[in-house]
Order: sequence, then C-alpha cells, then structure tokens
Amino acid sequence: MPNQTLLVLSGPNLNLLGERQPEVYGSETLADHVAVVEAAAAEHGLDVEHLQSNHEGELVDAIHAARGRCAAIVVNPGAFTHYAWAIHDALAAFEGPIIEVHLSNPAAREPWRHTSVVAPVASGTIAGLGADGYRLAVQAVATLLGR
Ligand code: CA2
Repeated sequence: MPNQTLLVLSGPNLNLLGERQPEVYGSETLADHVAVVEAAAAEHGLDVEHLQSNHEGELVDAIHAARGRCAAIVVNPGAFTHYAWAIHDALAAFEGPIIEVHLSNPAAREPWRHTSVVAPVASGTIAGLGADGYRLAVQAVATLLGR
C-alpha cells in the first residue's frame, strides 16, 4: 500500500495563533487549522501527523523521519521561512510533494519576510488566504499525488 500519511509542520510561535495579532493571522487557533487539514485529508484517504516546534532541529528531524514514510508535507515554517537553510536542505531530501503555507502574505509585509528559503524546494506556495490556505494545500497535495 502506498504511503498515506500527510505530515503537517508548524514552525515557531504558531502555537500562539488565536491569542494575538488576529488582524494579521486570523482568529483561528493552530488546532483549528489542523482540524481543517484532517477533514480535508480524510476526503482523500490521507492520515495526518502534525508537529509544531519552536526548534529548527526538531523540524529537521521530523522531515528526515518522513522520508520513505510520508506521502507529502504541508509546512508553515513561521519565521524560519526566511532564513533556515537547514530546513531547506532537509526538505530538498524529501521525495514527495511539499506545499508551503502562510496565513498572511509575507510579500506584502516587511522586506525581511519577502525571501523564502523554503519556496525553492516546495512544489508550491499558498500565502495570504488565511485558514483557507490549509484546505487548498491539502487539495494541492491530493492532486499532486493523483488521489
Ligand atoms: O503568515 C504566516 O503564516 C507566517 O509564516 C507566520 C510567521 C511569520 O514569521 C511569517 O513571516 C509568516 C509568524 C507566526 C507567529 O504567529 C503568531 C501568532 C500569534 C501571536 C504571535 C505570533
């Protein structure tokens, strides 16, 4: 049976969603976003594993552990997006589809958010669509997996 696990990774500070800056990131909590992903993934016969970490190395370890085991990765790297080359390199070694998600639109914010070191190794990026971004990411994963 092919891999049917979708790994969802959330980077630093995303555990605070819903508590501050709702005008930027929406009022949903991270658990709300994960629930959206789980419901959308179930429609395509995919199971979801989620990890939120404030530590770059922990995210790198999770990406390594996904190799040969998970079908795809949906990742919101948080601020690691903009400088964490170790996450770039780990994702480059993952064989399946990778969708980068941002709740806000970093391109419309401060200049330091305009660079993503993850985008070059992602199959695609969804940004600025709030909670809808996670649902669309699962749809993209399902299409890329041919499910
Ligand atoms: O828009 C996104 O999803 C981001 O990945 C969110 C990151 C930010 O550094 C990226 O540039 C864009 C920050 C997430 C921090 O979330 C907080 C939520 C509530 C309170 C404080 C931080």
